[in-house]
Amino acid sequence: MLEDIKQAVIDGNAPKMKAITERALAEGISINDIINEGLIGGMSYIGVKFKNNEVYVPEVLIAARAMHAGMGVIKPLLTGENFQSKGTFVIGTVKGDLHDIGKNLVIMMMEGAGFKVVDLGIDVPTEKFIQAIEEHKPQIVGLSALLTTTMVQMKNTIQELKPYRNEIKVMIGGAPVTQKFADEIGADAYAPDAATAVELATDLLAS
Ligand code: B1M
Repeated sequence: MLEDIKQAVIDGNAPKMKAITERALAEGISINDIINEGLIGGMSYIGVKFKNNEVYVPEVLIAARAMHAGMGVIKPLLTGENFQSKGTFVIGTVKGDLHDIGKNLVIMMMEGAGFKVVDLGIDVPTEKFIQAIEEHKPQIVGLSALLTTTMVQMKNTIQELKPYRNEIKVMIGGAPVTQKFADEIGADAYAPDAATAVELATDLLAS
């Protein structure tokens, strides 16, 4: 049954997902196993394929849609007692920047890996990141930018997040961003793609 769920994510079979997730619950399979081995298992598989250029953006979006269909069945049942998220990740596209396709892919992969994600959307000013840090107490804050002109906003935001840096790690990404730039502006991590974002976020939690 867990293999079926995993395979339905890989196949992007959203219509089948609701029924098999409900069947798994009815058979007494634990929520943790459905999420970790089934849903996350499928997304992790797709994540590795995406990283290796063996599948592309559409396949990831379709897999994520299937994963969300399964999560839709599980979500109302989730409480702190029966599922522990891996950590909280606040993410937004920085002020002045309206691109969100890459950010949304990162979100799907992070959710697929078991993180609770708070999506602040696009054109996000630093104050909104700060409000979200105070409200959601994330371990990691992610900044996305697609324009060379908005990369500087990443630097501004990171400077203004200084008072919070004992509690949070900052990850940055987006097409024009590089490791060199991340080092220059004091980010804790730079991810070139969504699968690496998950790997680095997991490493950051352990550091
Ligand atoms: Co715009 N745009 N755009 N655009 N756009 C680019 C980025 C551009 C390179 C096109 C070009 O000229 N060749 C160029 C930027 C040039 C530059 O700065 N050097 C550009 C421009 C100039 C503009 C406008 C200024 C155009 C205009 O109005 N004159 C304007 C700016 C608007 C604004 O933001 N203020 C603009 C507008 C738009 C649209 C609204 C039309 C649309 C965005 C729609 C949307 O996002 N909802 C759009 C699009 C689609 C693009 C291109 C074509 C595609 C971007 C994309 O989605 N890529 C882009 C050209 C290109 O890249 N070929 C372009 C796919 C996505 C999966 O990749 O976002 O890199 P990416 O995300 C990856 C990684 O980077 C990483 O993981 C993702 C998945 O692997 N990643 C992270 C991303 N964020 C991360 C965060 C992390 C970690 C990893 O941690 C937090």
